[in-house]
Amino acid sequence: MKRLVVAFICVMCACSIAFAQDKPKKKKETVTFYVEEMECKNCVKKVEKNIAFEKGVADLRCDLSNRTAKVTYNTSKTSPEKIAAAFKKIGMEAVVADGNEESKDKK
Ligand SMILES: [Cu+2]
Repeated sequence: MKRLVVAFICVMCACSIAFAQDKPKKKKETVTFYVEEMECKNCVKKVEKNIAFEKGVADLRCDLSNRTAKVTYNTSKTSPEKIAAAFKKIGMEAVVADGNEESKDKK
């Protein structure tokens, strides 16, 4: 009888571990866009006012001299394609210049 209880507890533990791993992972990735239309401070402001508030965007850094926008986003909520579409909405063409920088740095 005691064995059965121990076995039962083991099964419960295994289940809870499996459930814990099943939770959606909040993974963040960074992608750098090259935005040709971003040529002055007003453009940067426009990007910052719009893209930073897009769903899933966690961080946004614009570089006017390189015309790039570095976007950190939540992979479960958005994608580089969706972010590029958001740029298009404000009249800017965003091309992925470099994706997933963070994981590259770690290697
Ligand atoms: Cu401008």
